[in-house]
Amino acid sequence: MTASDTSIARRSFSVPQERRLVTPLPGPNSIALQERRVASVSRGAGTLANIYMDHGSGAILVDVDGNSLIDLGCGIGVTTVGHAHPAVAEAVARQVAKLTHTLFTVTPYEHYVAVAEKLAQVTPGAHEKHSILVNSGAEAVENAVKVARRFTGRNAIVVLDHAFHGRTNLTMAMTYRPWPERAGMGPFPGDIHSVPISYPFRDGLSGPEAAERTIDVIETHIGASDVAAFFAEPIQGDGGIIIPAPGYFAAIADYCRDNGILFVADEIQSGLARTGAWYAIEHHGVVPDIVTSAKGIAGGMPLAAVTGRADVMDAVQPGGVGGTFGGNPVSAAAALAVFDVIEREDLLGEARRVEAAITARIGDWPDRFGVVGEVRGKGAMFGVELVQPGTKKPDPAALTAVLRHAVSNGVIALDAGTWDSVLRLLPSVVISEALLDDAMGVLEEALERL
Ligand code: PLZ
Repeated sequence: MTASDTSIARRSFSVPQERRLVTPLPGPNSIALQERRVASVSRGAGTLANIYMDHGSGAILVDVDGNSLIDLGCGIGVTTVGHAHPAVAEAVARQVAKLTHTLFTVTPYEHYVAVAEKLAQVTPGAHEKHSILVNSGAEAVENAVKVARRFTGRNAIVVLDHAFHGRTNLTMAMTYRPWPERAGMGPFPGDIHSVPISYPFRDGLSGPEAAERTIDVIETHIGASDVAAFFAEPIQGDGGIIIPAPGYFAAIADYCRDNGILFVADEIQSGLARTGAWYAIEHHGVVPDIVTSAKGIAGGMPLAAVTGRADVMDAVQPGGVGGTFGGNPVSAAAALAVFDVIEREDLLGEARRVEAAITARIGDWPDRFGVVGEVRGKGAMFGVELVQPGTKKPDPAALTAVLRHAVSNGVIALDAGTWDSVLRLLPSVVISEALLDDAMGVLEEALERL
């Protein structure tokens, strides 16, 4: 443990924070479950690794064969506070024994209000903000579209190339790539327009130059006066940890303001401490009109939110938004515990610690491995873009090989990118430097073998 390795010193974990394999992976119990699964679960729900998990703590997942794996994925960025955080577990247990459901729009309860109060406080900007709570990220994005259209009286929705906004019919139309997310599932709703993003590794443009290109496409293909909202992930997640160049979002936000377009930050993957700020759009110095939250907000319990300018959010008539389970008392209790943990355990600081540790450990990969085009990230949200050496051509086969090696050696990492060629790291912000070092060693072995 190093002196800066504060999370370990401060926290106790119910599972030792170490990688420990007692069977080959997947082990016999996982293989038996996989046989049952193939016979009962739709193959449409594909999996990255057929290792069945039993429990977890901090940055470790323990499988049904007793193997301890290092989790660099957090179930795609959800368990930011660590697996089975005791404060979250306690809040859930207490609430589930007390009251599980009333439906907020039938008879309300305090936890929903308290989550909305907290969201108003932690989302960017000092203006008055109101929220609605829903079940999933996609549902939050859908509601943000409804609110934006209702407020502006306009129809067109602008999204960025390489975006991921969800899997419902509307959000599939807002999600960039056809395969495998959309193929064969149309028709999709109209008036959704994808425009070029700033992707410094690939376009070499400065932020203002890239913004000019984006704005030109809006002007020439759509027309500003028809656009209700511009949706952007401040750091694209599934798209490959794409971080637009400095000044890009600021220029777009100015353009939106001048043209009556709402700027919506989809912070479903990047929000809630993951990047070392409450919300990643803060790194770009932009205050959005609407922010969507999900994933990390409730430690793994299903909860999502749309938070926005009070005048925008209140443009919807009573009864215009809703849903049975949205903001249910148990998920809301979990979220309140997560907010508390983020503050009490300084998880913003922990995310910055993880960023420094990852940068120090793998920042030189592009010099050491021809297949590594770029390492980029913020906080505990990193991407390693794999290319055919000497080119910028995506190398998805290399990523498959790296992930296969990682998984069979007890490290869960994620894929990302339109071409499936970005190794994505979304560890819990409480991961120790020792665990990070061990996991990066496994990934290095995989890169060496290519
Ligand atoms: N917006 C920015 O990252 C979810 C999807 C996992 P839901 N990304 C991971 C998968 O394979 O479906 C996501 C996101 C951003 C919206 C969503 C959608 O959130 O909670 O999965 O609906």
